[in-house]
Amino acid sequence: MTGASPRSTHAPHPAWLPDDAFAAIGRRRVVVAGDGALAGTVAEEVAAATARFGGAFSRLEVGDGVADAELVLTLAPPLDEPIETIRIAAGSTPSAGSTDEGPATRHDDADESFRFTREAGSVVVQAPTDIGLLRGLFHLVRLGEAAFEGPDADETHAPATDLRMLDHWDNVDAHPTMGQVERGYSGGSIFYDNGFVRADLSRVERYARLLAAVGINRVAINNVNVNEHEARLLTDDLGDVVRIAAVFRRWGIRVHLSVSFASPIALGGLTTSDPLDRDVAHWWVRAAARVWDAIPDFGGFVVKADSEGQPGPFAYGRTHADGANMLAAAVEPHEGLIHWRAFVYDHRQDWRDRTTDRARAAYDHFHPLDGAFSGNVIVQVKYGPLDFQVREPVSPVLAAMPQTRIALELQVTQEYSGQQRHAVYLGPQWSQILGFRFWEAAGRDGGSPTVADLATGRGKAAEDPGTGTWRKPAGGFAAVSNVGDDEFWTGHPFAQANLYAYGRLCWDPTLDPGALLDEWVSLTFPGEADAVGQAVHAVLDRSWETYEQYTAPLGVGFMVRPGHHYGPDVDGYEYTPWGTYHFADRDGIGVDRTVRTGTGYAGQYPSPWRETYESLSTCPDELLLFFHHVPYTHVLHSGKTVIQHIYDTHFEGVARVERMIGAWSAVSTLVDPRFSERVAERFAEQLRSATEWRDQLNTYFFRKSGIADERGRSIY
Ligand code: GCV
Repeated sequence: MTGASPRSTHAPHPAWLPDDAFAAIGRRRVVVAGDGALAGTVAEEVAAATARFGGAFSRLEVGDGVADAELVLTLAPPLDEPIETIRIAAGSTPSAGSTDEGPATRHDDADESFRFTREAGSVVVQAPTDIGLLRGLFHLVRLGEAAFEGPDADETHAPATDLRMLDHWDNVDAHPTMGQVERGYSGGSIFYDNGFVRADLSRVERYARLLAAVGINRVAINNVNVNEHEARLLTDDLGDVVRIAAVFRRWGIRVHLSVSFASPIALGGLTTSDPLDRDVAHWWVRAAARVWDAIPDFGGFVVKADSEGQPGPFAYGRTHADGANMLAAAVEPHEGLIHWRAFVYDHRQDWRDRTTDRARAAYDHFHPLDGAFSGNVIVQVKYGPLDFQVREPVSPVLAAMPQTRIALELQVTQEYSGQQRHAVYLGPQWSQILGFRFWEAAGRDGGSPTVADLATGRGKAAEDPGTGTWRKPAGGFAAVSNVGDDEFWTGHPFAQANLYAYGRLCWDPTLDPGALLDEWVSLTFPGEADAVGQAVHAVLDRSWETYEQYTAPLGVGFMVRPGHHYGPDVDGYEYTPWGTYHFADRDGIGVDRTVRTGTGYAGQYPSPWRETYESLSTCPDELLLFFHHVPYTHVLHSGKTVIQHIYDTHFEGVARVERMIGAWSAVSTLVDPRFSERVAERFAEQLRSATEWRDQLNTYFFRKSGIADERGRSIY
């Protein structure tokens, strides 16, 4: 099923891996030691770098010396052994299950740790597996010259979780309304071209290398909305998945597929997909066996069931646990995973019925099932209860399933944050979510788990703050990719920073988003990092907040144009079945989600947040309208009324965009002109769109409330 693959005319931008990012390694005498496919990848990278920058490269054989090497990358016994025994890699340990040829066997969640030591400017990176060695290589690339400078060092690095995944919402057939990539803002798909898997997967190879450099280790390659053609990737078109998996494998990335719960009917000719039906279960067992036979290191299946029209177990009166566990049993012999999404709600709601609350849905469906899921099921939970809005409270489901493996789902593609036409850096939002503590007031750290702990099963998640007995298994991280076949990968060149930050935060959720921007800048713009870095910070540091300022206020969400979700339309979803309402009238605005008088959603949080959100006097301003319906004259903690806050933030948001554009124009000639041209084009649209948001929102609320802006600015 391969076909012709028209491409954008320019070679893809190198993003954070331009040749110059390898200069520090390439100038040195480097030895790579050890077997395994990924050690081969490391050796190729080093060989290319040393050839380019005048260094020397050798591949160590058993017994060879490393006397004059300035950098040694070597496989070595496990890191807890004393360093003296592993200094020289002659007795190196091949990584479990990988061979120089690559594919054959599985390497389940191989140890990705590595040790970095520096002595008098010479560096040794040692890792127990070849994938750890690859991680170590990219650690050095990030450090550049700094890797070889400074005092002696001895550090061990390991990821916070083994599960660091990107989900592609790419369709094999371009969908009539959603296109080739659902919610894709970066051109076509790197995998598919209108009905075919691309014959030339070289762009996928480059992508895999970029992902490996930030530590992503799993990729789901098709949309969670699985249409007819896409469903066949599981069976008839499996050969195409084999090809894609082979490309990712060289970079230590395992492939997953989104599957349709109705596959036994659609592909197997059965009359049912009831999870408790024996024939259905057998069908899945056989399907899974064929997949793992073809791809021994295959990761597993992602499932969107009983959500937005996708089939699921409800049709047979079964639960999500029944559905997920049946699939889990089919993949279990292969040590496969089921990522079962918790994004389940009634998308055919009656807008007149104010008791139904979409925000409640995921918790109501999944909390009662805690403990019912098999050990290889991961319940994948969007960060907020609605849908990737620019501001939502953190989903209470993340705290409500202590006996279940939970993955936190983020959205790198900017569906509700400017669609890669607006410069919006999401690192600060993700960092805030990852650091949120359900059992403690904002800003406190009395030892309760953060969201990152809950997803990684580490640190403070090991204990239940309530009972002290919680042993939380890990589910890791997943996010929707923002990449397409666009020259810059991500439409807006600055959106590369989001993909970069996501990967790095998966590896270490405590990393500072500002420092991650520095990393991205120094890799992407070597040579110009100082001036460009200052401008990038001026543009991106507060860009999430800026976007929030000129769009929907105070956590109320949506107000976007229905369907494509771009640009303002305050009432666009107000009288629709989608369950996302703001209830603005002449007196006030917001959704009453309190326990006392509203939908009761606030009660899904543990203390202290249930009380914090319940009370008007303690609810944080930025989420006020998510939890409360208030008059426009309600006074915020900031001292402003709601209506004046709306006016002020919308004017300020546009002014900030103007300042962003000014900051970038000072350095735009220092970078590749194509990069600058694209940024300029996107800035023009961001300013136009922000102005449109400002004028529509301000005018809407002025007309509704009849209250004038106290500063008398232009409202229409
Ligand atoms: C893939 C939102 C998006 C849909 C997406 C859905 C999901 O509703 O608008 O395009 O569908 O989320 O996460 O499944």
